[in-house]
Amino acid sequence: HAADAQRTDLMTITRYVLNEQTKYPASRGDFTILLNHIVLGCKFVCSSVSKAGLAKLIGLAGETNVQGEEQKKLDVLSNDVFMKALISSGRTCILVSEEDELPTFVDKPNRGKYCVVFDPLDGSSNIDCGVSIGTIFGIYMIKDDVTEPTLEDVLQPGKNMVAAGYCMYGSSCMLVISTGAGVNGFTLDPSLGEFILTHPDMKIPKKGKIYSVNEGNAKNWDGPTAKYVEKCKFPTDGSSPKSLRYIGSMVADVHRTLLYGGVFMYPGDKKSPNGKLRVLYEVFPMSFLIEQAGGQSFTGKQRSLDLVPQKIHERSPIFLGSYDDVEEIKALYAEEQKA
Ligand code: P6P
Repeated sequence: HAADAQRTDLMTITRYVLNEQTKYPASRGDFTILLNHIVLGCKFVCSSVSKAGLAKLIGLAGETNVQGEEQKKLDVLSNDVFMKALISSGRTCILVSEEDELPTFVDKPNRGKYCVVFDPLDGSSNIDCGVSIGTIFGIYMIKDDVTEPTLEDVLQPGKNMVAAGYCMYGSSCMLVISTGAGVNGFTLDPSLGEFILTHPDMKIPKKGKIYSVNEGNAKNWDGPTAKYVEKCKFPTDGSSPKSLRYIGSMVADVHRTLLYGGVFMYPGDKKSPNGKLRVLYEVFPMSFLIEQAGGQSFTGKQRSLDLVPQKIHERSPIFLGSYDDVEEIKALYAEEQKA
């Protein structure tokens, strides 16, 4: 009967978050409402991504985004969908999107107490070749009162986030989220249109056998990064070399790291000292999740979540993954500091 109970006792993401909320009697369900709107956005993007090839959505929208990258139609569509879903939730006051140079301050009638930072379709340069891409989001509570939100409300260190997650659009559509009490994975059942809990209480292996980095940047790496990658390839302690897996889509690379262990890195280098990934809506949400799953995330100088961003699109190097593997990287950077 247990199997039957499992099949009929569907733990949907909405039910799961409601259960979570009951732990905070003071909460008026605002977070649940906000999350429901994020989930709606994910369902829409999932459907659009899966039909992209057919719907001729592939191909350039002709505009370029603030990053100077050509926006594909799905980028524009995803950004519009999430913007509208978040504003209509009536629970947000500031929105920061990878696609928009300036933050969006929600008008008074629709304003709520949450600030959402998000990349509506990360890895979108991979759309045409069918590589998994994803939405990444982080949620802060507004620092002061809702009446006059300011940029300070989103320039908070990642450790202040109340929740973070990503939705990966791949062979299946999977939403991985943490509200600060562990990490849970939900898989979209298209026949129900519901995200069902399939990966409860996800934990990253303490140590892994995979390293994930764009080796094409090797000539620009600094000492510790080069030394760590060398150790992965030519271990001196008699262990076997690690495998290199690099998809070039952060959501896919981080999802594999969370499930299998190891390290995902986008280091800074001589050419780009702050690396490529954005603090607010790539580094912070992924670091939040990996820490909640028992791993850690390091910038080369400090714990990633301790970073205090100065600008909404600023970048940071990132080394995240299995606790023991990131410890090794931290030791190499500490050595360089001493030298
Ligand atoms: P590179 C995709 O464009 C992205 O923003 C992340 O999803 C991914 O991890 C990274 O850039 C890949 O960058 O320089 O290795 O192609």
